[in-house]
Amino acid sequence: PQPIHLSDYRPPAHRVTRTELTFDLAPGATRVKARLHLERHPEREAGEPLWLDGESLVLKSIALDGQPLEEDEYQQSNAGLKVHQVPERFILDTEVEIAPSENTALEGLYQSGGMYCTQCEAEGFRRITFYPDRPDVMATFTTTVIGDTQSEPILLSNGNPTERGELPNGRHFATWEDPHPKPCYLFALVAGDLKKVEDHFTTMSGREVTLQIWVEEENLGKTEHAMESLKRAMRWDEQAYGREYDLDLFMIVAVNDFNMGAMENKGLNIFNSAAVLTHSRTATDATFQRVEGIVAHEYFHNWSGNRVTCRDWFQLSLKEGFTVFRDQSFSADVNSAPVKRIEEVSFFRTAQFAEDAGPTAHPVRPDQYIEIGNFYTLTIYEKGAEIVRMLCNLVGEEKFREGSDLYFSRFDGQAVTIEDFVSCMAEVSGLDLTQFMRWYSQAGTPEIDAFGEYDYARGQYRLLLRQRTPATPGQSEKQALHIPVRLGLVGTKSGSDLTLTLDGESLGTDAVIHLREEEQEFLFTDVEEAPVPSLLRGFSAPVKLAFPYSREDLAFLLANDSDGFNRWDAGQRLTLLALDDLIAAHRNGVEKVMDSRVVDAFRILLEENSDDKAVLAEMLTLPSEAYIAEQQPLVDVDAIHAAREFVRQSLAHELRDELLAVYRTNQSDAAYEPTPEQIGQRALKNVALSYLMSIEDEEGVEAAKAQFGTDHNMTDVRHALTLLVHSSCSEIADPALKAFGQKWAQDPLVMDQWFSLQVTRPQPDALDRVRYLMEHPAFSLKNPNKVRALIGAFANQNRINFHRLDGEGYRLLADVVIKLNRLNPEIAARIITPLTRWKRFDEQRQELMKAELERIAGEDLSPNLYEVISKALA
Ligand code: BAL
Ligand code: ZN
Repeated sequence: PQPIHLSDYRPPAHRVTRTELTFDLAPGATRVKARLHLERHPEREAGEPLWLDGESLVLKSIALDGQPLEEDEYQQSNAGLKVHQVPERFILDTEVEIAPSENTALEGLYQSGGMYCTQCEAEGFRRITFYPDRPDVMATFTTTVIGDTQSEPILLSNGNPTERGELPNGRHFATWEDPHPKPCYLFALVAGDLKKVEDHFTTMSGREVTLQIWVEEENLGKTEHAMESLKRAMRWDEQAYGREYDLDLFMIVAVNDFNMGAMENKGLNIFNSAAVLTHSRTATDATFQRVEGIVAHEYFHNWSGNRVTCRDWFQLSLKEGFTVFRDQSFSADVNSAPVKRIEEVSFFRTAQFAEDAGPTAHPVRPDQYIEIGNFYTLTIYEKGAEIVRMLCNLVGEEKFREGSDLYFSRFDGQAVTIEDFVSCMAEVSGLDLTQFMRWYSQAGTPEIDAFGEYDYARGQYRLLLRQRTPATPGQSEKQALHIPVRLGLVGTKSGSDLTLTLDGESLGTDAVIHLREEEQEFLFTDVEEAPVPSLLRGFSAPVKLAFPYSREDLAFLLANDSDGFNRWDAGQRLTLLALDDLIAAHRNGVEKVMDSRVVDAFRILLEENSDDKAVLAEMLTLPSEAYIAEQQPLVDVDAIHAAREFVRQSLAHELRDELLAVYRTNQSDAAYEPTPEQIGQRALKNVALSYLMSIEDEEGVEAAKAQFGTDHNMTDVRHALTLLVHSSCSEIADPALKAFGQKWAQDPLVMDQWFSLQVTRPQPDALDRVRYLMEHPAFSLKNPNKVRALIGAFANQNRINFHRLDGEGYRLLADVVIKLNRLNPEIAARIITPLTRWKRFDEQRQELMKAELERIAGEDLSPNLYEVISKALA
């Protein structure tokens, strides 16, 4: 397969102004009639052939302006269809046959359980009908769906329903009209035996919108949280961005088989059931929060993505980075903002940094791709959001709102570029964002080395910042970026933020300095006492920042920093220093000794009794093995695991009574609510229980057993069960696991949790469990959630077992990837990620991982896997 280049962009030769579709549904032979109203693009010359994308379609008929085309008037290939000569303006009618029941790739029209559904982003529509499948072709759609009255009583598509009726032979139809021009990636169709929950929303201009969530009957009791989240999101977007919903109806449908989390189809969002269904008995707090965030994200796309869309797929972050930033801001507003930021950054620094340092590293706006499905990445989404956050901080909240208003009004109904977005921000603020644009074109995580020096005699603090971005595949030379560094200077005597005076200007006690050069010095004057700098507050830029902090400095910041995020980060840095020593000790076979400063710091945290229990829980959580690995030049899987376990157990031994007290005082039998307060309290209690279980403390084990038995809510039950299954208390864990599996056998989302918690256990039998559970009747390789719950959880979260030195973990993943290559290439190309990072490990593991990649490379690869494997082996 050949790559597509951003620099080759041209508008399409023809555009579609109006699209009329009729689907006659049948599992193995659905007929799709398309009537396309086409015209020459004004920027393209006359006389060019018409190109329509189309894959796996059986063409039944084709006519231009009512005249059937002769065979020599068009040419069909496995990528699409070319009509050699077309007039300036014309109507093209085609009819094709497709087989939804055979579609295991879950792109285009497919069946999930008994229902039909679609996924068209990025390029699924070409598996439905012949069409210019590119986001810069925007048309109004009318869709008629014909289905079986019994098996598909509900027939849905985008927009507003206009007509429905009975047909002969037990068939019926429904027609939908979407007045907003849209690219075909936002098309959706759902048909099946679905039930709905309905609610209403009055928009800021007083319009009534009907809200519907469509689910299978047994899930009717699991929609309340999504509906409440939707209403909150609709109100928030009005208040924060002035964006109002624009149709009379907004629908969400839950489907079990879905590659992504959810999809923002116009007026008809389709959700992975895991991203929409919740109930206190079946879903954890994390799921409640995730559902809230995803419901908001998809809804926010109605403006950032749908009304204003992307010119081409290189601009994917235009809609995704901005929309993630919008959903993050929403979640921060309706939850604990500091804890949200800690969670985001903690995830970002672990997973996106790893992507940016690996073989598939790419800029937020890539300049080439083979398969766009491979670019729904943490870089496009999360780093894209960090860039938008930096923009917001650079121009200030008010100007940012002005800029986004300008963007939405200027480009409404258009398909645009990242420059169009950034230029609105530059225009309203008057800032020159030329250098800033490099964030979009340069891959890799910038590294800042910072040094500070206090001059007692002059009362000055000199801060030196040096930036460099490491080479990434295809990009060896990097230029200096414009990096906003938010900082404070914390006085070592007072423990308070000192006033910042730079170049004679007073900046208050918390300010942003702009690093633009490779090396830049900042001289703060009138600094009355020796400070410890608090740098990159709130993670003001997506960079790695190193400063030669002593452990005393870090303990000081942990106790005194006014920035909650940096207090947490100081704790993480302090623990990482201790872990470094322990990793070295493990490698050298030397006795491990716990750093008492870490114990003291944790003791203070436990005794402090902070109001924000969620933040405290984060503070008490050790860096994950994956994050520790990110800090190491070469990853030593076993040493990292051993060192982290040693810290966990040492803290548990030293602080056992304090932890037990925290556990007890935070137990509650109040009725479950997914409020930030309750969630924080549960998190804190469960962190304490984790420590106690790490040493299998007798009272801790009793508490876990009791917590499992109370069956109060899934957060507590799952946590207790996980701790038991991950311990050596098999006499309690085994029956509990069995009872849980039997109780929830009919609930696929709970069974996903049952799978994950077993295959993440650290004991050496984990791999055998994966193989065993792959034969379980509730498991299926065809269901992406199951693949993620079992294989993904094992490969990503059970590092010591996945990286077994006999290579069995790698072999297992490769076997799965080979099967998925045929069934579902998109999922295959994602699940393979841990193997692609082979260069980070020791020689023995490198050889084993590489051998598995080469074995996969010997298969007849989908474009998705071909692209990933060729990068990994380059
Ligand atoms: N557009 C794909 C799913 C999402 O990002 O919302
Ligand atoms: Zn999105």
